[in-house]
Amino acid sequence: MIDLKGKVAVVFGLANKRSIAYSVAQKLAEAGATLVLSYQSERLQREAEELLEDLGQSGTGCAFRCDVSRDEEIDAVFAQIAEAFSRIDILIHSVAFAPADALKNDFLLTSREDFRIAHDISVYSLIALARAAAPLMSDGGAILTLTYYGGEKVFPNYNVMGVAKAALESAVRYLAASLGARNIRVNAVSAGPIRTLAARGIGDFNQILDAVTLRAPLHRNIEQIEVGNTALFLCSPLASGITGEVTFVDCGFNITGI
Ligand code: NAD
Ligand code: 0WE
Repeated sequence: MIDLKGKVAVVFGLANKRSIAYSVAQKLAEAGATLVLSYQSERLQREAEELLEDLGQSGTGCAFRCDVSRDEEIDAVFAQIAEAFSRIDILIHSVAFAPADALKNDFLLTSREDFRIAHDISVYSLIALARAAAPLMSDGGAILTLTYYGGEKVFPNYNVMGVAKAALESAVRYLAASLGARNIRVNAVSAGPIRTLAARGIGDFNQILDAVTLRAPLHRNIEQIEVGNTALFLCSPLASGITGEVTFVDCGFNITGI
């Protein structure tokens, strides 16, 4: 049994119950961790407080607003966290965004601004959050981000997000090297496709899910909670020797050739 009692986990990217971050938060909370949730905008505040309650954290955990594209909001949220808790142990980064057009148009037409936004929110934010979290990880720590196989192979319409995921996976390795001496581990889970808010409006999503059922060794799609279980493992002492890695939770889809 993994015991995270007395540990503090900060989770970015929990928008609703379907978010991948929700299943990660659920597993961390079940293991005894205290949760700090960070939501993107004022609009999501009530939702975040309800989610804390659903996660059994209404007395212990807390929720703060932070748009990760703004340095001053990152500084402010970690100042609030430092005030509420003397130390943090776990940081979950489950954030990605690219302007909708960039996920629709021909990749060749990717604009400089859409490229910048995708990389700012989906990649740079991990570096900025890791830098802000590290001084609070006085007893070592674990940082985990979410990636997708589209960072390695071409999926129609994933486009600039694929380029951003490749950069994110590289950032995981460079951060792992940078933070290793402080006993802070940095890893990624590469999740198979899941119907979340971030998958809404993406044409052909069924086709992507069907391809997994057909081709993946396990002949099914992943369940959210399977990502939560792997995230819990990677953030726990059981994974004390693992850093800079990308772990696939994809029913084996990535190993197949045809
Ligand atoms: P989601 O929409 O529930 O989560 C995305 C989160 O990013 C939201 O909570 C949103 O508020 C947050 N966000 C976006 N811009 C932000 C900003 N400027 N500041 C702060 N927060 C911001 O969708 P999800 O599928 O749970 O996505 C979470 C992560 O999982 C993403 O990195 C995504 O790429 C990755 N992922 C998703 C799938 C999938 O098929 N759904 C598969 C593999 C990896
Ligand atoms: O990382 C993602 C999606 C991230 C995402 C989603 C959106 C939709 C709404 C980033 N930015 C936006 N911007 C919006 O305006 N996934 C892994 C899910 C996903 O998205 C795809 C996929 C899969 C899988 C897009 C095309 C093909 C496959």
